[in-house]
Amino acid sequence: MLFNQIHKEAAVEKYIPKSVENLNEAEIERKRKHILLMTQVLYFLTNEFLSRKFQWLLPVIFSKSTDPLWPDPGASIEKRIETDVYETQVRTTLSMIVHKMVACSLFAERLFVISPNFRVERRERASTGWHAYEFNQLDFEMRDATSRDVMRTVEEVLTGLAKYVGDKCEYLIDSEVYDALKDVRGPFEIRDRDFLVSEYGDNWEEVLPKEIKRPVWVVNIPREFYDFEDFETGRWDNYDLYVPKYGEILSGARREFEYEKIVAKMERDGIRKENYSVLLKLSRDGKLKRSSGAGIGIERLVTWISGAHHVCETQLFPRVPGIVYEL
Ligand code: ASN
Repeated sequence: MLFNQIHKEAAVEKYIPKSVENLNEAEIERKRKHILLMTQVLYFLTNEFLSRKFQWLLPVIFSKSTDPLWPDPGASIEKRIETDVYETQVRTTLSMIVHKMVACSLFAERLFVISPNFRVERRERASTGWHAYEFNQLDFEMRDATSRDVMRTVEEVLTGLAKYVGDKCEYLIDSEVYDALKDVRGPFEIRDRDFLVSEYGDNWEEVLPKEIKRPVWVVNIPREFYDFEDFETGRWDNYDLYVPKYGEILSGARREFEYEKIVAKMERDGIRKENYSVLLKLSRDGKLKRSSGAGIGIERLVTWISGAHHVCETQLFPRVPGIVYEL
């Protein structure tokens, strides 16, 4: 069966990716194509960041300190995983944000890490097709960079990626998506979240992907303490990238680095300061550097490029919210 035919048949019902042992032959073939495409995407992205002089770090899985993911209008975490290692309470990585801010301040001016993020999403999110309870993020950080620098880097990398997969991987991509990829060229349009709320209401995140034909930046999103907030204007210097049909594939920001501001935000948001003592000490000592960065959801990126029905389809071993397979 052709790739497109399988694709259209799958669209008839709400598509929940199956476990590997239950795939039929056509589905195994489709899975192979996703693996080939994933390999090409990782090959391109890692080469691209290395050629831009980023250092490549390895991820951590358990730490005392990780992303609070709070407050975040988009978060829907059912449970936070905490366990003991050597009688010490640790958490699974929700994102590498804290580690990358520290690493960028002390060791590497530009860095990236491909890290598993473990987020136990509410089980209703199985049917969004856009959530997985475990996924990988290519997280990067740039010292002394502005948000504009990061946005430009992302635009260049994604424009290059769209061209690369268009040239190399046509047989792996749905034909409609293939045509749309030819149109992916930075700079991308920028929209303010306040405007989107007034235009589309509180569920703007669902409406926006249906309205756009190319990737669009959304800026000024109130969320975690580490994103830069101008206390005078109330504006946030952060950005998410939305792609047509699906939704957000990347989020990032210019970072807070001043001790008083970070403490004030943690107190306001009810964040436990004792979980962030390394970050706080660095900022108090003036050693936390100015930086900006972002994280790209790898499976989401491949979903968008392949035209998959569900983000977990791009995972060999699907992590569908609410469904735990053996592998
Ligand atoms: N990767 C994001 C960032 O760089 C953080 C996150 O995933 N919550 O801002």
